[in-house]
Amino acid sequence: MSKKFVVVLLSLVMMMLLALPMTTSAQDDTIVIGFLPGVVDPFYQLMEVGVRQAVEDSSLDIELVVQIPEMFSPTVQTPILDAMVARGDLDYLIIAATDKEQMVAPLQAAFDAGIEIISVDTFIGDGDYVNGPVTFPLSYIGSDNTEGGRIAARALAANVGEEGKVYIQNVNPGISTTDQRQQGFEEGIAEFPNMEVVGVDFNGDDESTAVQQTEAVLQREEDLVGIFGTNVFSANGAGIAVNNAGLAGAVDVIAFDATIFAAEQLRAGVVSMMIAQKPFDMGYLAVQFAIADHQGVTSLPKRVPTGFAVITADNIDDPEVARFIYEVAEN
Ligand code: T6T
Repeated sequence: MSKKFVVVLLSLVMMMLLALPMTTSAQDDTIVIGFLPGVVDPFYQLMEVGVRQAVEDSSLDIELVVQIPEMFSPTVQTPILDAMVARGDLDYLIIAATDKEQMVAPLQAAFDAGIEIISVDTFIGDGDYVNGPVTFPLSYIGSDNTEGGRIAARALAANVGEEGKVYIQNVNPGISTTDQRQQGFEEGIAEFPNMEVVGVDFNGDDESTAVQQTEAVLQREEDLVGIFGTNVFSANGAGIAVNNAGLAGAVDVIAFDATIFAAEQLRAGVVSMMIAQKPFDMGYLAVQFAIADHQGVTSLPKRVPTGFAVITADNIDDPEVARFIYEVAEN
């Protein structure tokens, strides 16, 4: 091979390499969106339906990367997040952080790697992405959980004649949503001088632990009048324990979240109220926010409360209300 030929060949290769960025910029029209919820449960399943629907409804080229942790825990969620970041192609990450402090550093690293973060359901820091300690996420889309806790307390108080001992079944300290639900519930119960919160247990998002803990409390506190279950597994466990003890109707259960199981318990008189969140809307809106940001919209709100549907025996048969029960069609 002549020297001249090698030089020409090398020049050609260089020209091709220089031309490469143009090729990749054409491929860059694809928006890559990651979705990393808290765990496998009916709430996040419905959120995923919302995410997928928003992608389907968009005419843009969107690639969705979905990873669902087996356990609700920052120890499980962090390596999954790190692996999503390591792919190197994510533009946006829609995440329900499993701990408001422990997930800050891994999410900061994701943001520093060029990924825009959208919080759904849970927040990091104190949730104030304008003035709080953490401001890098694009937005926080989710329920007003403190208000949800207050709704539960006031409903429970009304059901039990505004007096008596109540108990809280909770998940883990450090989760923004369930911390705020507990706080709102305690504030709400404090409005009633003849009511008292006699305890809180943390079940680690495990239904059978919730059953065991509730059974122990029912034995210890014979005059207990009510229980607040702060999420799916907490409320399910509380309801099962009350039912097993033959105390349906005597110990009132307020369920945060509106699963099919909780709806059955409501119809059976074990649960008196379900506080349904809007997980579909959270997922749908989050994708729309990613798209809007990608298209240059700069006025996206940093906080979007998504509201509740409060479901009781009085309205569960109203289709306009029942549609908020977390039902995911099987494929
Ligand atoms: O209650 C939801 C969610 O809002 C919370 O952050 C974690 O638990 C659920 O996913 C229900 O299991």
